[in-house]
Formats: sequence, structure tokens, C-alpha cells
Amino acid sequence: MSNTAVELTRQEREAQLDLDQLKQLVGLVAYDEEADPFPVTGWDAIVFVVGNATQAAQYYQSTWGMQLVGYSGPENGNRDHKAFVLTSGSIRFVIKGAVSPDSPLIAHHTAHGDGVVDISLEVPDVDKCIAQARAAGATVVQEPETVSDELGSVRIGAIAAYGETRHTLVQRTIDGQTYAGAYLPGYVERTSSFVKRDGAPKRLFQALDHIVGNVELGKLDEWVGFYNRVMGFVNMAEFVGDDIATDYSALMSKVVANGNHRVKFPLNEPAIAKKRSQIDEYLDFYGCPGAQHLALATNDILRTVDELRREGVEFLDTPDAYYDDPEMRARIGEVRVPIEELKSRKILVDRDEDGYLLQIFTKPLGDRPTVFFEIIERHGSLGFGKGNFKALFESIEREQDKRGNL
Ligand code: TYF
Ligand code: FE
Repeated sequence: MSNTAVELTRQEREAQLDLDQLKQLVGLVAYDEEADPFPVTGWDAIVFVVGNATQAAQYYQSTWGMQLVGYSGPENGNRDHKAFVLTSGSIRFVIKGAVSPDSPLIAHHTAHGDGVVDISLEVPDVDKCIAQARAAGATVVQEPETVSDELGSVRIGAIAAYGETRHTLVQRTIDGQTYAGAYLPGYVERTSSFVKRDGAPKRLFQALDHIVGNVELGKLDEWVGFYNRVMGFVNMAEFVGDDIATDYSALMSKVVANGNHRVKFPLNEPAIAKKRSQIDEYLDFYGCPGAQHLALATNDILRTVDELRREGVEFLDTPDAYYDDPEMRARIGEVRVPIEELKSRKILVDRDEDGYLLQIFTKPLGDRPTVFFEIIERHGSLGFGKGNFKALFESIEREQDKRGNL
């Protein structure tokens, strides 16, 4: 097999990421791209629909240190909705909210609340991907089309994923010409209109590590099969059965990734437990399968967490007993900081045969107990923190209890 060497994508180069650092941040691998029926370069954008995009965009800038780079709205001919394009390192979020009372985004928001509607991926050849997806039985929700403005052209198509989520596939280079606009035709360049106060956070995360999807009971293998068959994704080693069932958080989880491992999708389904599983709670409140958490990669989780807490972001709690457990201490061994530094911040740590990782989880981002963020700092480990699942799920359950979970 002829492995394509791991190299930076344009988005990563523009964000001035370092290749060695990125390999460490998100765990990239070399693979045979030629033989891939559905080659994926990496993440293109994560599109959210929210109740108030104007305010959410400001929150992601002021609290999460993201940068506003593009906009679409009534001022430039989009009478339906406002959309704000925000970046942090190589991550791009697009935050949409309805303007017109007739906007289709309103029905979506009424049904699901704030959430991720599109996990958009950059691909070198949209037509090849759509043809492969169709042949493998996927639902094509947008046929490939070229859209242009004065800054060039992109070619896009889209397929349906779990629930109401879609994967828009974006080809940004056509006949050697790369689109030069802020995001897509229809968007204008836009930078932040407010002056950041002194000490406001700057770039708290550099890359997107993984996005977890919650699917219905009994559908996990179907969705793993979808990513294998339609998109050529490979299964990663991590597998969680109901051996980690706690009071209500029982779930089954499997992980798929694209060839270079830039795009990693753990998928969860609920398992039967004493009380309503956190996955069932998500499905009830989101109203259907959807994206559960986005893991944001940082190379300095201590600073990221300190700054986010100062800005008012709330994280799940971890009891001191977690850090004081001698068995855990022995398993973890030495990490880059004394355990006390993690304990005071409630950061979790897990080690496997490849190395270790540090991670922490926010409480739900919006009003419904649905989507949340994880902050992750990898040091060799390619896992997802399996050793922390019990402590994490017990912490999630304490939050479920506060919400009056059944
Ligand atoms: O991505 C993961 O698998 C970890 C752990 O509801 C996790 O971040 C799994 C399920 C869940 C919350 C976190
Ligand atoms: Fe995760």
C-alpha cells in the first residue's frame, strides 16, 4: 500500500499549526488515500442552529476566544437567517439563527433546541464521494453543484447522517484554483466589531478532535456500518459495552475514523439501566439522534480551563476521591504536571498502551441537556478516556438527578 504522508491541510497551515504538534493533538496516521473510495481531507465546518445567533456568536468570541471571520445575513442579501463564521486554530464553527418568521430554521430549533445540524467535511473530490455514497445506499440530500462568487468557486454536495444531521462535503480546490472567500459564496468577510477587553481569552483550542453522535437503541451497528460502507471509515479499537453501566448511564459505544484519523466519530446508543440513560435523556430532549459532544483539542488544558472558568463556563465536577485513589495513581504514573494541578481543576486523566490524555467536560451548552463540549489534551493516547467513564458518568448522573431524571 502506498501511504500518503501526513501533512497539514490548508486550513491547518493558515491557522499556523505545527505538523508534529498536530499529530500529537489529534493523533494523525498515514494511510493509502488512493485506495480510499471516499477520501476526506478533514473537518470543514461545524454548523449550529441556535435560538439567537447574534448573541451566541458574541459568546463564542468573548468566552471561548474564537475569531469572527465571516457573515451572511440580511445586510448582504440573506433575508432568511444570520450566520456567523468563527474560527479557533483549524476549527470553524458556523452559527445560524432565523431572521425571517418563515425561516425553516425555526421549525428545526423548535423541535431540537440549539444543536449541530451539519458536520461538514472537506474532500478533494465531491463527485467521487457522492457517487460512492449513492452506490452504498446513502441518502443524497444535495447533488454536487458548483457555487461561485467573485472570489472563486467551491463544489458542494451533501448526504444525510443520523437524525436530522447531515454531512455537507466541500471541495475547495477546483482545477487547481482554491476558493479565496471567507467561507462559502454568499458569505462576506467580517471581523469582530468589539474591542476585546484586556485579559480576554485568546485561542483556547487549536483543533477539533472528535464529535460524538447519539443514536437510538439497537441502531449502533447500523450507523457504524453506514460510516464503514458509505464513507470508508475504519473502526478504532475503543469499544465500550455495558460493563461500565452505572446507575443510569449505561451505553454502548464504538468509534469510527476517516483514513488519516483527523475525523473521528464515536457513536453511542443507550443500554438498559436502572434509570434513564444519559443517551435516552439526550434523545428525549433533542427529539432524535444527533451530535452529543464536540472534543476541542488544546496543548494547554490547564490554561484553557482556567480561562474558561474565569469566563463563567461550568464544567462537570469530579470528586476528590478520584484523585486520591491509589489504584488510579498507580495506573496513571507520571504526567506532565503534578496530580494536584489536575485535582484543583477537576481535569480527568487516562492512560493506555500508547500514552495518556487529559480531558474535562462542560455542562450542556444550551437550555436543553443535549450538546456539550469536551476539552482534550493528548499525549500519545489515541483513546477517548475509557478509564474515566465510570467517574465521568457518575458525574453526568449527578447532573441528571438535579434535572429530576426519572
Ligand atoms: O468521546 C468519548 O467517548 C468520551 C467519553 O456520553 C464519553 O469523551 C462518552 C459518552 C458520553 C460522554 C463522554
Ligand atoms: Fe469525547
